[in-house]
Amino acid sequence: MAISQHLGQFYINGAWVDPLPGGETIGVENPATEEIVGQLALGSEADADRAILAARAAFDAWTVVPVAERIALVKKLLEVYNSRYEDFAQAMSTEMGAPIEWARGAQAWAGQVHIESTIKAAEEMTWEYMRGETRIVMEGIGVCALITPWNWPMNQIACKVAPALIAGCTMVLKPSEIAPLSGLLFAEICHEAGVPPGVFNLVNGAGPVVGARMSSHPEVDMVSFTGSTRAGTAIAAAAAPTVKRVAQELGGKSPNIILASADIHEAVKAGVAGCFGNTGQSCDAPTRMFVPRDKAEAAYAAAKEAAAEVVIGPSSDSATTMGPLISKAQYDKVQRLIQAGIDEGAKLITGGTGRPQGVNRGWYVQPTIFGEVTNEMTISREEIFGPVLSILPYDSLDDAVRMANDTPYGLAAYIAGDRDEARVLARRLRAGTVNLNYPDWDTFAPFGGYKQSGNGREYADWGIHDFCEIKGVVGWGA
Ligand code: TXE
Repeated sequence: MAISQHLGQFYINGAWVDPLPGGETIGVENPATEEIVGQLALGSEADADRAILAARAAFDAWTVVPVAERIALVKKLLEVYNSRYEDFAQAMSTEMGAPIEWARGAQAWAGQVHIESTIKAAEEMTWEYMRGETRIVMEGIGVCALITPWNWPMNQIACKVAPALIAGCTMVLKPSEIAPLSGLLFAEICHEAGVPPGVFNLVNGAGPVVGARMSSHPEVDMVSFTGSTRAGTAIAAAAAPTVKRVAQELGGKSPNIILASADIHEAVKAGVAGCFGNTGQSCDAPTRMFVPRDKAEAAYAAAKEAAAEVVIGPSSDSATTMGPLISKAQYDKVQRLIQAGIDEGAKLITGGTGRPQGVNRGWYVQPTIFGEVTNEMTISREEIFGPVLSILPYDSLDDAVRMANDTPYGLAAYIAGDRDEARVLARRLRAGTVNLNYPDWDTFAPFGGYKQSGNGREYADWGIHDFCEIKGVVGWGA
């Protein structure tokens, strides 16, 4: 069932509850059709308070549950997740307009593998040990506010909730108000899996209301946020007076350096696929492709060929490979940035402004590629969050590295070509993840940003560590 029966409710202290009086609602849109599929209740500050206090009340009992039992509960959660896998895929296809095969094979799958790898990492971790006569103990940090975005809903929810549960934290989740369906399903599976009342709570709402309250509330110990830099800085400021830990995974403008040693045709095509995946709505998308200047024309031809292979169509059609953007706001942003590329003199290789030919509904955009881009242009500086690739010719490797690092972001980087050369180069790139020759996704590798892409690291044991305090019990004895 894609549309939860609990759209008008919140999950607090182990039960579905109505919002406090006076609350508002927002229409949930399927961005592929612009159809409103339901009305979501938006919480107030008082609704957020209720959930936070429930999490606070549950903390003391939950955090002393032995870690093996907490892991067992998350295993049960995985089992229930898998039993509702198709519902999650349908929910994300509806709330994002995502092609159904993508919703199943990437979006729902991402949630599954995060829960799996968090369990495995937790089982392998050393939770406490002796150093001399001191016992070092890892403990849950406390009540956590989890604020998640709309671009990879279940990916983000799973990679925050699973480690927080295993670390012994209690939590309030606020999913994105524009893609809330999968978050509501997630609360349903927490209930079915037997997560104790108050340990996991969900309140929907607007960022500046519920999200802001969660960020400033004195009973919250940590905020884990994924979203825009704008919201991230607001959250950090709101959290500062109570000295909360703030883990942020913000935007990116990831470089993709294609070396002279690479097969230019293959490397460019794989780079385009990486940039266009999820309709370009991924924080680690390789959006700035650097190619040797004497191979630029070959790169443009290969990129154009890759763009021509994109299939835009109904979400339910298994042949569709690219869906719409999430909303009109994102559509308008992407249009503005494509126009900026044209106005600033980049060479439009394919695509452009407006919807794709023959499409009149939904927030679909044309897969767009620019050549002859410089690193100073707006399309090289701003996160576009759409299927828009910039190709920047470079004269020397030093030049490429300088431009790759010349960005306020530092989430991911990509290198294609000779592995030995790529290994040397990887150390020179200021990014949390460096991908060599488009490897398979590794959910055991740390994920997080340098510079303004954020702080903290998610995935597997890295994510668990983020939700832990480290205690030294000095004088424990031999
Ligand atoms: O995200 P918001 P927006 C980038 C991307 C995109 C741009 C704008 O470039 O085009 O941000 O997206 C909550 N206090 N990313 O504005 O608003 C909000 O309710 C507390 C990259 O739609 O940041 C939602 O739950 N919370 C990113 C969450 O923040 C607040 C993914 C994310 O939405 C808040 C999304 C506040 N003051 C956008 N304001 C990534 N890193 O992957 C908003 N929120």
